[in-house]
Amino acid sequence: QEYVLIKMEVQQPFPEKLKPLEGKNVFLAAATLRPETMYGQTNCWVLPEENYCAYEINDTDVFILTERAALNLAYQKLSRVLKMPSCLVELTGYDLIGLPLKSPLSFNEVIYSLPMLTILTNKGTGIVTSVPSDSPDDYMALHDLVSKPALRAKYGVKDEWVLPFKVIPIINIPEIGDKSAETVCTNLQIKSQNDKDKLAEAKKLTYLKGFTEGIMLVGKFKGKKVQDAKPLIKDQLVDAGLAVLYSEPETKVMSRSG
Ligand code: ZZB
Repeated sequence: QEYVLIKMEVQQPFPEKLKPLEGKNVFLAAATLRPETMYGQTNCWVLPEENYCAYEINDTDVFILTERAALNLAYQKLSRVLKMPSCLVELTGYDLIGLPLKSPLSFNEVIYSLPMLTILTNKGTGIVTSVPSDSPDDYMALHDLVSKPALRAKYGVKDEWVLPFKVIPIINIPEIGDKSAETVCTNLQIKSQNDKDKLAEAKKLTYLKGFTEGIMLVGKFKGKKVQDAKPLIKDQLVDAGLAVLYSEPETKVMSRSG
């Protein structure tokens, strides 16, 4: 599995926990298979109960992700010392909630890191970028936070990190429309981010149709098919130093999509 790691840059001023990283470029590194959707990012997702670390990637850049991902990265020349992840600060997901981020290609200039309870710890980096227009999981997790003040309170999520962020149409899928995740979640009557089986079905529908029939509505490749734009946008991000490629050995574990 080859992911694109999106470098979501943590904005100054750093909270107390991240103060030791002052002077470095610090990123939440989100693993995605959908680089062409980055225009529509509304937030980042972290798992509150997960352990993360701030790892030195080279002399200037620090990536916040899970230890499992850091070890994989260290074997792909993405560590300051080859094959040796070096953690500068130990963190939990709770420490990351509310961080303001600047993320590549995003129409929203600043987005925030928010809790998602269904992030899998056995794939990717434990950091997920959120595109509620095209990802049913993201749409439902954001919907949960928007519609449940008690959930925001439980995780210390401020209204202004969530409520101003609307779904942005970025891809049109014939017969589904330009907010495919929202449409499919509504049609399947999905209630929350925990509605696993229905979300798996929603994801299957949008993934396949988005890839094979989707048309870009925005960006440099507006009007192009998603399948043609995807590799171009991936290259654009990597060439600009805004993302890196990261492969993961195939595992037998069930993915979120089942
Ligand atoms: C942005 C995006 C936009 C994504 C979209 C999907 C969609 P897969 O096929 O199951 O590997 N993701 C990445 N890491 C994790 C994790 N540890 N736990 C849960 N979700 C994770 O899915 C890969 C996708 O799942 C990634 O691509 C990421 O979300 C999320 F419009 O990034 B994606 C229909 C899906 N649309």
